[in-house]
Amino acid sequence: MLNDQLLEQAVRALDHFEIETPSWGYADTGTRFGKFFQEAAAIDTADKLADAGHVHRLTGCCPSVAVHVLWDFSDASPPAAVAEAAEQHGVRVGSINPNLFQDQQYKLGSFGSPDPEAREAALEHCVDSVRIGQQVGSNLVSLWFADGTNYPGQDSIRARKQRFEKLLTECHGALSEDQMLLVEYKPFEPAFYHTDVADWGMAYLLAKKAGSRARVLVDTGHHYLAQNIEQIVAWLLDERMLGGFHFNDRRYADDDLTLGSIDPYQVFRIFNEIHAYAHDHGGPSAENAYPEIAYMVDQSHNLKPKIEAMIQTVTMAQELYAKAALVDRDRLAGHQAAGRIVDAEEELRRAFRTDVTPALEAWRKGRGLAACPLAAHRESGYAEQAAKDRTRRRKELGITQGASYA
Ligand code: LRH
Ligand code: MN
Ligand code: MN
Repeated sequence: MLNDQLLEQAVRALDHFEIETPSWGYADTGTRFGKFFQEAAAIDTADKLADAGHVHRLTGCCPSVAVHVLWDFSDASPPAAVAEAAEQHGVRVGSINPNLFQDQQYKLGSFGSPDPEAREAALEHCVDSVRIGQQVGSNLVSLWFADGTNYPGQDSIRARKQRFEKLLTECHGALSEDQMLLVEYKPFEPAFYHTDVADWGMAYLLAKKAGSRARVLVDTGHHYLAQNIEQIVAWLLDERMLGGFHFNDRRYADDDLTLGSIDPYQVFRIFNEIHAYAHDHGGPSAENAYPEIAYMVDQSHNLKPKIEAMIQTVTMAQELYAKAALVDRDRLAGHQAAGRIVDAEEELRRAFRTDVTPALEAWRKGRGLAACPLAAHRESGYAEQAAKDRTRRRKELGITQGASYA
């Protein structure tokens, strides 16, 4: 049950919880086998920012938008124009994601490639991305590498590691004082024999060697099935090396399903580690004990209406974050010290079971927001209008549905 004190506790936790939505979550995407188009899908970067602005207006906690450099910037859509468009829609440009996986020259990899020209191009693209960040006032550059090999013997695993160390350090050298470099890991895909940055340990080591402003990015979908993600989070927190998250859920692999749709308790346990860390570093009322963590969504829905899926994800994240804030840390510590295993686990389960809807509604009310962002979105008619406008624009521009133009 949510008494007044717990309600206050949950509401306070939400005050510092901001979630970045991805530009690529608003455009037509799909699997490598096909795409199912949506009339309301964004056509260009301006549309993506408009959709992100709409999600922020309804949820009140999504003030920034992650951009993917090749998908969002072009001659027609330069960084300054994108930043201005974001501002017009009430959001700002968030993490800058270089693209090191689509160009033909990256067939054998980018930072890890045996081809010095490919490595050179990859570094240049990353340094350009750092500069874009400086231009648009974003302090996060988020790196994911599709690098690896598909067959034993294809390349030297150690040589590739060393190429990564060198280029990441050089990329780090381009950062300004207030920029951070995030290194994301992924066990497989598109490389299937070995992936150069396959797990958190490799990302940790590379970030550590790159320089003092590099951290690890945990994409919740990028783990083997039985992996204990909250343990990874706890270790990274303790080493002050947790830079951020890419939120999604998965059933098998990198499925990019809606956060918490498969295993909400897993997400709760991750948030529990974050609240526990803050508690241990300043007590329950010390808001500034929370480390700087970039919470970002990395989902691009093929079947669900995109904006609805985004709102569902954001509200799910808020719900689980608020629940995890309800764990009584002192009581838990008492149970742990005395070896009362059942009581310790029950402390987590009690918080997880608590219905935090009143806290979410109170937090929204305090900001003049509707109690249910999803219902408010449906009532707004935004998606229907976008479908109408964008269908007409596609016709006028002679654009085939599904193509995305920055
Ligand atoms: C790779 C990944 C990475 C990319 C995004 C589109 O699977 O998680 O973060 O930038 O998807
Ligand atoms: Mn990701
Ligand atoms: Mn992914």
